[in-house]
Amino acid sequence: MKITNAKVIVCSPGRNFVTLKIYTDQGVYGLGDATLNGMEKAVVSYLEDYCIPSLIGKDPRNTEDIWQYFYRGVYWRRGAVSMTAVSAIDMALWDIKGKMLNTPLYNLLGGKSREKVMVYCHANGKDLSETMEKVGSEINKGFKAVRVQSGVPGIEHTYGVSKDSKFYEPAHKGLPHEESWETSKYLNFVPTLFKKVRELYGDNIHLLHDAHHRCSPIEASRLAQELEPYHLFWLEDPVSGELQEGLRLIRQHSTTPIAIGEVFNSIYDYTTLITEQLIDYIRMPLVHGGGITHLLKVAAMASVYQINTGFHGATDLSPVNLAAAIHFNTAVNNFGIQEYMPHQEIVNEVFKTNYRFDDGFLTIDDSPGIGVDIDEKAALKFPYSMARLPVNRKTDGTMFNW
Ligand code: CS2
Ligand code: MG
Repeated sequence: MKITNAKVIVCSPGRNFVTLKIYTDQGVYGLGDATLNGMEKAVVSYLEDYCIPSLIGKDPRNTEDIWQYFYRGVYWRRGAVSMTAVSAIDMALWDIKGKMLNTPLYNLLGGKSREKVMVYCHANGKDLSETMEKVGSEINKGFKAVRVQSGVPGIEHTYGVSKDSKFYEPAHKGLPHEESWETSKYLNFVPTLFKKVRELYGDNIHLLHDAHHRCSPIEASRLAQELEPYHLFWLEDPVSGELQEGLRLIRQHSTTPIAIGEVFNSIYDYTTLITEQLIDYIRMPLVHGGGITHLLKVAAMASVYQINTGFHGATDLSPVNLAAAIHFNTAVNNFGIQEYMPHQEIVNEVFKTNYRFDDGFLTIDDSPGIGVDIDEKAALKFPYSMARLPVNRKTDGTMFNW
């Protein structure tokens, strides 16, 4: 069996998506998500100029060897752009494998460990009362887990709060917008936010919060400690993850579970965090973390340390990634939770999906492979338009983490 061709489909039904399509001499093709929000064209070039020429002629069934070829075989390895390309290739090859064996992807990953996967949604508002309303409406939709983000008094625009109370999309058309931030105001406000949620909605709803890389280790330790009475399901990205040992301090001060890694792209970003049990959930998604082949290894390593999966699943990861993630989550034993921000309706004009949301859970059907298809003609109606993630400065002008 041989790979005969591959192409990259870039489209923008509501937002930019990048999809890799790999063709074989058996007439079967596979899809992989190659979307990297704000850096889409870099991945397109890496795939078209560096990966695809070497893919042609390879046997698509050799997922392990092809993964190693594009990881170990590359001198300048790792990084978000190259690993997103590797992930897309890997996802497409597993899609082909499932189609050739006429079985859904989860059957190739160990079969069903569960019938459905618990998801969490986003609830955000410009202030406390709008956020409380949004939490209530998400609970009414059946979600058992809600990520709560709110505007912070005294900060003009806070991460995670959508402008139009519909879809939260952080990328803006054109060059990066500048946002401003003040950690002290944020730290003073967040415990009040969760006190209010618990008062209104009780203890049974799982609550999550994303600090989005914005605290120092000692600030994160304070926040995690002050949130303990509200029993969060997790506090996400409390610090920026480059300094893995920085999370030791949080562990010393708090029992609030920690999730990290949506910006990670290989197991090497996790080694200290996992082996020292500094985290409770791995966020690195299939689309940025080396695909199914690599995440199987990461999830296996995490399971030894009783760490569960909690994959990133924002709307800037495509339906191909989400479907593959549901297969993965259906199969692995140490599944924790899956982020689920429903894509805009218009996305369904391009991507034909095979998953269903019902009462707080997602299920995947038994279509062979990943089971999502792309309507290339429809994709042409939505051409790429440049959009960038914001940059963030502290109120004194210092460049900071967005
Ligand atoms: C966020 C994302 O969903 C999350 O946890 O961190 O919304 C993230 O900001 C975007 O994916 C960036 O493109
Ligand atoms: Mg996040």
